[in-house]
Amino acid sequence: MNKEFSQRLSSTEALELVQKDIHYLGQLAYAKRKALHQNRAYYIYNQHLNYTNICKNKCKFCAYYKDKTDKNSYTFSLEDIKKEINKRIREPIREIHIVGGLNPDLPLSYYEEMLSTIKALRPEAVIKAFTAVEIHFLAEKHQLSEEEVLLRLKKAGLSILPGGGAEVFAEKLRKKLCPEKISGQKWLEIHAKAHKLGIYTNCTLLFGHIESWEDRIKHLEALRDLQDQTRGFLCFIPLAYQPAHNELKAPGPDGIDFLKMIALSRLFLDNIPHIKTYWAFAGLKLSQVALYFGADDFDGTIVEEKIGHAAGADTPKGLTVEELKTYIRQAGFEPVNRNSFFEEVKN
Ligand code: V47
Ligand code: SF4
Repeated sequence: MNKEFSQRLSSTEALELVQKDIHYLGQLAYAKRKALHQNRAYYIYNQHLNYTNICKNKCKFCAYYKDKTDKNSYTFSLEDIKKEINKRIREPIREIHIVGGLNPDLPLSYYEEMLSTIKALRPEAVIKAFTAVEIHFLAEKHQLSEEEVLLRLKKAGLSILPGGGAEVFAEKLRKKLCPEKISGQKWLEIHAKAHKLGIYTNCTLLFGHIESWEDRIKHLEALRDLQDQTRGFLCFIPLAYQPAHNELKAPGPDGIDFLKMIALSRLFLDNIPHIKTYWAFAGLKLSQVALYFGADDFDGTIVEEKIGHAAGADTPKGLTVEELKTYIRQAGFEPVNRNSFFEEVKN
């Protein structure tokens, strides 16, 4: 048996592995993916909701944020949120994915009311909402502990935290990429706190900009270490940096880099069950190929993705379930409709 399967990859081994031929790396990752998930490729019927684009952090890679005074800035009222949910109320949506900017005008009660309003309209859907960055922002604003914020949001209907805001943990890079954002250590602490409170979370890495493979592997190692302690991460999502309309001016990952990143994630994160190819950022065709390089989750219908599209993503803003299933089938996999906890569901 290959050494990579018999024991956990060290950082040094991971670095050696990514220097190797892409077919070699891909074969190892595909075997691991097959052992874990056979021919299954998961998808979810979901809806994205971005409640405000006003954000005080102004991360250099972000094309989504606006100043309050910008004519294109917006903040949803509760009525707007109801409207967004009602637009798709007849569809069997399983998950509402909510993230937004750090808008200093919004109090914790806005977030609580948003959750309880959505829960009342859509009791059967799981709410995956607010990154660790938003949780910290609310805790600081109201001088509450992050646990208190998490508990209040959980009480209002929150079930899972999405994986955003992790970016890349290396502090030297964070200073250049997102100097106003919480540290990588803080991001990890908030996820650890959520796990302790029974809130599952996802995790991400924003890659393909100014980071090196060493930085990526250190990031994966920090995630793997936390997962050893808490078992609270459901899924890892390598987010392909989208280069348009933002200050960073880095090229973004090419197809080979993307596939190598997916493959290494599958091999290195031996304790995280799912690896997502986020088609909205990666592209649909490359995501089909990624299923052969270690990915097992194709994300969902989305409608409508705003963050990557502000930064030039040329994918559709959403897909129908039939389209999603067709992409998965055409790639040679069996589409499996899942809920937010990766349990199979029937339509
Ligand atoms: O936190 C911002 C990133 C994230 C850009 O948990 C960018 O299931 C690429 O986290 N290019 C939001 N990425 C998206 C996210 C996510 C998406 C899908 C599923 C899940 C999940 C989480 O997008 C942000 C930031 O890291 N981002 N700007 C950009 N130019
Ligand atoms: Fe704000 Fe998030 Fe964009 Fe950073 S990535 S500027 S925190 S919306």
